[in-house]
Formats: sequence, structure tokens, C-alpha cells
Amino acid sequence: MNTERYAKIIAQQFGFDHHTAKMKPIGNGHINTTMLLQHSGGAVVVQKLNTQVFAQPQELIANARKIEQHLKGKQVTGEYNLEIIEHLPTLEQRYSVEIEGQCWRALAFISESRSEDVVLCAAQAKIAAGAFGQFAAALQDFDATLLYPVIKNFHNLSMRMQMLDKAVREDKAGRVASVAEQLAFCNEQMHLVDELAALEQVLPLRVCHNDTKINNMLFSTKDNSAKAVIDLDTCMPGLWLFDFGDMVRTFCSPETEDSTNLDNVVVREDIFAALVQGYIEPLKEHITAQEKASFWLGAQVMPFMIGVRFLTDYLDGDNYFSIKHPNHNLERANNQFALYRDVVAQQHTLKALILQA
Ligand code: ADP
Ligand code: GN1
Ligand code: MG
Repeated sequence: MNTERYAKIIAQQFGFDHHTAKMKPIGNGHINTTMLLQHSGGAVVVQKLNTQVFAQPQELIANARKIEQHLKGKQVTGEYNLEIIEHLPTLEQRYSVEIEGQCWRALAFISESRSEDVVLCAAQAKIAAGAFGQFAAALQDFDATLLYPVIKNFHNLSMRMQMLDKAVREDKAGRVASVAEQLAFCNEQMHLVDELAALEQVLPLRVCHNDTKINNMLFSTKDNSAKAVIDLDTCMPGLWLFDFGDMVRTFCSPETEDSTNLDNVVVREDIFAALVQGYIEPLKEHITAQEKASFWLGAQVMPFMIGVRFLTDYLDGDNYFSIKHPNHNLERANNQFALYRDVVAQQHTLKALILQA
């Protein structure tokens, strides 16, 4: 990509000084292309939306803007004390531009902030989980029917297993024979599909973030407090256990999601305990006993399901998640399965921490 040329075109459309506009990549997201655009008047975040993944980018933007508005209302009443990720309008008052067939948007840059790929300590886990909890609490009175289902069946484990089966049958990249062990392991976990389907019948439908990984939280560089929940692209109706489980998946291991140091891919108990406390505290007036108990299934389902998705993409020839090398998705899948195994191995302790909270 010729970033200099794109920076100038985007700056012109959004009314920034295009003579000084420069762009550089920011963050470690797997789906969109995220860049920091700097110009004489300041900085903004610009993103090329991945339209293979988000077929209707206008629906995604409409969802995120509705959530922005709702959270702004909660800020006014003192029920939300984080900064809010905000879409910026173009000179023509649109919220995206099309450049050579690609959809770009601009977001206000949240200054003096940083994201993390690995949680550093229990105190940080509690802060981040508390912020995601505050986000969920602020949206508990948001009308979920207003949101477009931007990715249907996003956290439908049964469908994810079917996608894996399909990838195995098609064997597009000729890799199936090399992952026999992983496939056998996945087939042994089918009980999770039934357990999740049973809970879906009884748990309340909530507005979920659906991607509560640690690098979707901005921390203050001044005092390490939580500054903003970002990446609202997958906000859709769902179960709180998904958001809890995705935090377990990305907060608890001392290794990054793609680390091959599998012996060290384990659940840090103190981080797990802090995350449980941090998330449940802001939700305590809304959460049901059954919902809280369901977090144990969330802790298992999310590492397993994302592992299945990485493995599926590996078999498919790496069409979905961006990769840095040919085995990247396989390494991510192995990592997630190792984490899932450790969640199960520590089940007595972890389940008790949830039920006692
Ligand atoms: P992706 O969908 O690719 O994951 P994100 O919206 O999560 O994209 O952004 C990727 C990274 O860019 C974040 O982890 C964060 O480091 C940084 N970032 C994104 N939006 C902002 C913002 N408004 N202000 C500051 N940094 C941001
Ligand atoms: C993707 O966009 P990003 O990197 O925050 C993915 C999530 C996965 C995650 C795994 C739209 O999130 O579902 O859990 O990678 N987002 C989408 O790291 O598929
Ligand atoms: Mg992200």
C-alpha cells in the first residue's frame, strides 16, 4: 500500500491538512488495517475495514455510532466514566470514504493511551475487567434489536465446528494430514457445544462487545487507569459469558496469543481472580446467579472456540486472520488449545473463584 498517497486522500476527504498528512501502522489487530494519521493539526486513527469479514461496513459503522451515542448519554448521567471511541465525519458529513474500492473510516485518537498484548499483573487485570464490566452495565438498557447482526453466528460454537468440518473436507491448503492430532482433540470437546446450546435457552440476551481481548482496552499512560473500550465492530446481542471468556482467554496467560512456548501457556490464578472480581462488581445489580455460574463455561468455550477458528483458517489457506508467517494460524490454534487444556486442568480452583464472587 502506498501509505503516503492514501494519507493525503483520506486527509482531504476528512478535512485535515493533507500537505502534512503521514500514516503509520498502529496496534496488533488481526482483521482491519489500523493506522495513525498525523497532520499539522493533530492525529487521528484511520482504518481500512476488512470487507471480506464485514460484508456490510455501513452496518458496522451504524452499530458503533449508536453505541457511541448511548454511552455519551451514560457519561452525562455519571454512569460511564471512560472515554468514548468516536467516528469522525468527512467534509460531506459521511462516516466513511471509499478509496479504490476500499472502505476507510476515521476515529478520534485517544491521546496519552496505550494498549497491551499481555496483562502485566493482577491489578491491571482488575482495572481492565472493571472497565469492560462498566461498558456492559452501561449497555444493559440498550435496545439490542437496534443492532445489525454484522457477523451472523459469531459465537455459535456448533457453527464453528461445522466450519472446521467443512475446511477438513475441502482441505484447500493440503494441510489436513498434518493436524490429525488437533482435529482428534477438537472432536473430543463436542460436549461444549451441547452445554452452550442448553445455556442459550435460559440465559438473558445481552448487548456484548464480543471481542474483549486485552488489546481492545486503552490504558492511560499517565496513571495506568482504563481510558477507553475500543474496537466496537462486533458489538451485537450475545451472552455475557462470551465477554467474560474472551477476557480469560487474553488476560490470564503470561504468553501472547501466538506464543509457541506452550509450557508457559497457563492460567495465572491471581489474574483470573482479579478478572472475576473486576468484571462482576459493576454488573452486580444486573447479573443473575445463573449468568454468573455460566462464566465457567465461558472460560472454557472462548479459548477453545478461537482455537477452532484459527485452525479452520489454517486449513482454509489463511483467508480470515492476518498472518505474519505460514504457520501463524496453526501456532495460534496450538496456543489456544494449550490454554483451554490448562483452564480445564485448574477447573476446581477457577470454578470456585467464580462461584464465590
Ligand atoms: P482491529 O479491528 O484491527 O483490532 P482496533 O480498533 O482494535 O483494530 O485498533 C488496533 C489498535 O490500534 C488498538 O489495539 C490500539 O492500540 C490502537 N487504537 C485503535 N483505536 C485507537 C484510538 N482511537 N486511539 C488510540 N489508539 C487506538
Ligand atoms: C480478531 O480484530 P481483532 O484482532 O480485535 C477477531 C476476534 C478474535 C481475535 C483473536 C471480527 O479480533 O473474533 O477473537 O481476532 N475479530 C473478528 O485474536 O473476527
Ligand atoms: Mg482490536
